[in-house]
Formats: sequence, structure tokens, C-alpha cells
Amino acid sequence: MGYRVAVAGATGAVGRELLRILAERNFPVDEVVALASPRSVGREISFGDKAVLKVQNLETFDFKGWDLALFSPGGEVSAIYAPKAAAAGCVVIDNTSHFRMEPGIPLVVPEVNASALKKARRGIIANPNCSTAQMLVALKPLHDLFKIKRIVVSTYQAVSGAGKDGMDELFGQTKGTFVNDPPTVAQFTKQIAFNVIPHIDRFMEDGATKEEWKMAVETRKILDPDIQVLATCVRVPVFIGHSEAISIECERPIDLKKAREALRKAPGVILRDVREDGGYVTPIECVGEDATYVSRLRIDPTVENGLALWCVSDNLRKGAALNAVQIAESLVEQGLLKNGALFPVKE
Ligand code: A2P
Ligand code: 11C
Repeated sequence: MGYRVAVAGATGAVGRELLRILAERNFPVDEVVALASPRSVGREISFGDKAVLKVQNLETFDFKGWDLALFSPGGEVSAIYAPKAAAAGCVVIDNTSHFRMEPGIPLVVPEVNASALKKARRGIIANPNCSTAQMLVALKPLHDLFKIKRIVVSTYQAVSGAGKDGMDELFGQTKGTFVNDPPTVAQFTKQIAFNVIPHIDRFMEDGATKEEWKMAVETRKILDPDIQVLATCVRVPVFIGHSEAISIECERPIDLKKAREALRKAPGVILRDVREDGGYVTPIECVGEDATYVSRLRIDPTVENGLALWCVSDNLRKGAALNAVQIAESLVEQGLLKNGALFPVKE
């Protein structure tokens, strides 16, 4: 038996990937609907090679009778329509940052905390930020072994994190450079082609950006409330694939051999770490792949029980669409998608 599944934000960078991954992984669907803004109504988009869907209007769509909705239309839009879908009895997996830190809404990376799904009380489950998701897939086996106390991470984030308009801006500026067109700067605060920008999302009062804050608070909600995180999040001129240089400080002494063994066995991780030219993974190699790749594993001699590593993943897949579909699969496995299991008990 299959499910009736809606994809909201279906014309966007993550939405298209959601449809591709649902089809690729043969998620049990009876019916799929693609939803976007009124601008896109009637546009045709493919559901893998299984079907062509005509886009419908999210704003007027009736979620009654639909089992599952995968949302990626931006935070402000999710804020309005995800609760409407949930109120109609449709379980929502939301890719935006809007609900992540709210009580009663689990924030889930299935390889790390799938058991939190059953704690959903409002019919909504949140998908973490892409840079948090891949970091925690890589760090979970190391946390189990050595108990991480502190994480210092610098990210190198692809423009697709800013959606299809961000990808168009990098493309346009790069092309423009060769024909002497002045760069148009709209999606990012400075030119992104041939540049790096140490600023993602808005500034917070303490001087951190919201992207950096998200990496800290989401790590504590998903992995361990006692871990301290210092993140510096940087946009780089890469279309797809976020990279991260991560240093961890642990409670227990590091055993590099055990760390390697654990990473080799860990779900969702591929360890590619050869200490020679090219013996590591770069973002261009992870595009279209499901794994989170770990390379450059080495002892950090500057702190007690320190370890450093390099981590790369496709931000549209593990960072967003794949993680959301894995959450849906986990809901099915745990028998949580039917019979109102994730909604408040009605008196
Ligand atoms: P549309 O293409 O009709 O604008 P991205 O993250 O790549 O920028 O994509 C954003 C997605 O969210 C697109 O599918 C976009 O649809 C959708 N979207 C944006 N605003 C709205 C809205 N007000 N209602 C429904 N969908 C929206
Ligand atoms: C970026 N990480 O690369 C962001 C995109 O909180 O879901 C995802 C933002 C979020 O721009």
C-alpha cells in the first residue's frame, strides 16, 4: 500500500531533488502532487522517469486526504502552509529553519536520532540545516567513541544552499566576467564568482550569523545538549556540495585506528582518507551522491583529545531532500505515518 505525497516548493532546487529522490528510492506512493507559487501553476515537472506532474498552487491546495507533505518553499511560506497541512491530518516534513527549534517538533537526521520521530506532537517534523546534517552524520560515530565536548567548524558552502536564484547568480557573474559585463549582485552581499563571502543568513546580536547559530543549536538538539559549537560559515563559488573543516575536542583520548574503523562502519559515511595527492574528496565529486564523505582525519595536537577532519556532502541531497525522504522512510518503518500517530491525542 502506498501514500499520497505532496511536494511543496517543487520547482525549486530542493523540491526537484525531492521528486527525483522519491522516485529513485521507490518511496511507496499512490499519488504525488507538485505544489509551488501561483507563478508556476500549470508548469510541467518530472517525477523521476515515472511521470510528468502539472504544478498546482500551494496557496489554495487542500491537504485533506494526503498522508505526507515534503515542504521546501522557504521559511515564511512554510510558516503559513505547513500548519495548515498538518491541521488537515497530513504529516509535514519541513526543510526550512522555521520550526526546527520549537518544542513538540523533532529535528531529525535518521542516522543520528531517528527515535525522536515518535515524539512529534504537532504533525510536523523538521529537517536540519544542510551544514548541520552532514556534520552530524560524520560526527555521530566519533561522539559515541570519544564523547565530543566542543566543535570548531569552518564551512565552504555551495550557492545552491541559497536556492535556484543563487545558482543563477554564480552562473551569470562567472559568464559575465568573460564578456566584461558588470556583475549583478542580488542573492549574496558581494560578488560570489571568483570570491568567498564569510556571511550566510542574517547577523545576530553577538556577531555570529544565523547560519552559524543554527549549526550550534541544531547540533545540541540532535546530538547532545552539552556540546559547544563555534562555526564560521562561508559561501564559496561552488554550485553543489558543502565542505567543512571540523575540529573536535573530546572527553576521552582519541584512538585514530578506532576512529577510522567506526567511520568505515557508520551509516551514511564513506571514509576516503589516503595521505597522498588526491586522497580526499572534494565537493565536485559528491554531487548526486548520497554519502557524507570524510577525509583528512588527523590528531589535533593543539588541544587535549583533539581530532580534525574534512567532510563533504551534496547539500541538496543529504543536506536537504535525501534526509527528508529518509525521515519519511523511517516514519513508514516505525509505523508512524498512518492513523494520526504524530498528532495530538484528541479528547
Ligand atoms: P516558484 O518557482 O513558483 O517561485 P528555491 O529554494 O530554489 O529558491 O525554490 C523555492 C521554491 O518555493 C520554489 O518552488 C518556489 O515556487 C516556491 N515558493 C516560493 N514562494 C512561494 C509561495 N508564496 N507559495 C508557494 N510556493 C512558493
Ligand atoms: C545555505 N544552509 O547554504 C543554507 C541553506 O536553514 O535550511 C539552508 C538554510 C536552512 O545557504
